[in-house]
Amino acid sequence: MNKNELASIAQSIMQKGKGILAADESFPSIEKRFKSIGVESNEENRRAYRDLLLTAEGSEEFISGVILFDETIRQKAGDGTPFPQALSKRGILPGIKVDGGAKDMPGFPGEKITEGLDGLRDRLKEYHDLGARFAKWRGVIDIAEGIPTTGCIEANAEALARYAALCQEADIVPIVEPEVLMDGGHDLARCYEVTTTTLRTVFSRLVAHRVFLEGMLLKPNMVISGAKCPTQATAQEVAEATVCCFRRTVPAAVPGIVFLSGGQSSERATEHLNLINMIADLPWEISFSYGRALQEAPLMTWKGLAENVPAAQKAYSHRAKLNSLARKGQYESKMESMAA
Ligand code: 5MM
Repeated sequence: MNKNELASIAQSIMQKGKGILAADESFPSIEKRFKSIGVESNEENRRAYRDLLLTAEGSEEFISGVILFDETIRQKAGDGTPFPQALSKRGILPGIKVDGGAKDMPGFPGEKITEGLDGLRDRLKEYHDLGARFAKWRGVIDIAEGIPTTGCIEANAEALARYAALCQEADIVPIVEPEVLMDGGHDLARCYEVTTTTLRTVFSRLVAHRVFLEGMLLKPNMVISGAKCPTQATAQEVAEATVCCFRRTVPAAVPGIVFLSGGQSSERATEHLNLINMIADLPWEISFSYGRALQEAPLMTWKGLAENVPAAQKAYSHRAKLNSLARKGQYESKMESMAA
């Protein structure tokens, strides 16, 4: 493990005004996204869509890293350049999703455990050779009647810690993503409670596995009311509860926190990020690692048609720019209507 290199990659991802595009949808997820615009999910359509996002001119001003899917890291941009090189050339770090997905956890009805540790050491070596400098593993924690259980939280935390240790051995910065799902009827207080327990457990396992905290990033959910909760917390309450939770659970040695959007609207995800970054004296850099909240606008504009590519790229860059401003606490909702 080269600690200097890991710390420097993590800091480079967290540079001011920039964040991460999560474009690592697995086959079932990208199929779902394409279905919403009536496009078939085949290899060429997936390549064309990722090409649009990854080569959008000017996006490098707001994006420091992109999380790729296994298929994408092996594909090429329209001009024949492999995607990882097309990104590095513009100063964007290529990342890779390495988990094998969240599967039903035996003995724990309604709960999931993320698979993918077997053979991971060899896969990481190959991904590093292909250009990946950071990776991502997502554990899923659901909130409902009687769940999450301690067993599910502990099993996912252990897997995240083993993944992180293997990444660092391969000089790849691990993004540790314990996602407490935002759908459900629970309120903000319940989300706070579950997120707190989850993060405490995750950091306890990361430390037990001797993970170098300065060379990792955390990708958590915000502390928010469940989407089906009748009393929705205000954006300011979300920002304050989120920061309070992290201050109590995330060591200051961790260089950065990059949020997932988790099904929030694009505007809401930006607004929350902005309010969080307006809170003073945070010990970590706070940015975004959005999938849906960055891709909704370009996906809807593209609709699978080549002639829509320039407009879709503009929509993506505009969204990235607004999140870049929110990462500095400088976003205002009136900017939504301004051109990219
Ligand atoms: C882009 O979506 C990622 C991959 O999801 P699947 O493995 O389920 O296909 C997902 O892990 C994503 O990186 C995070 O959840 C953040 O994305 P959102 O859409 O929540 O910002």
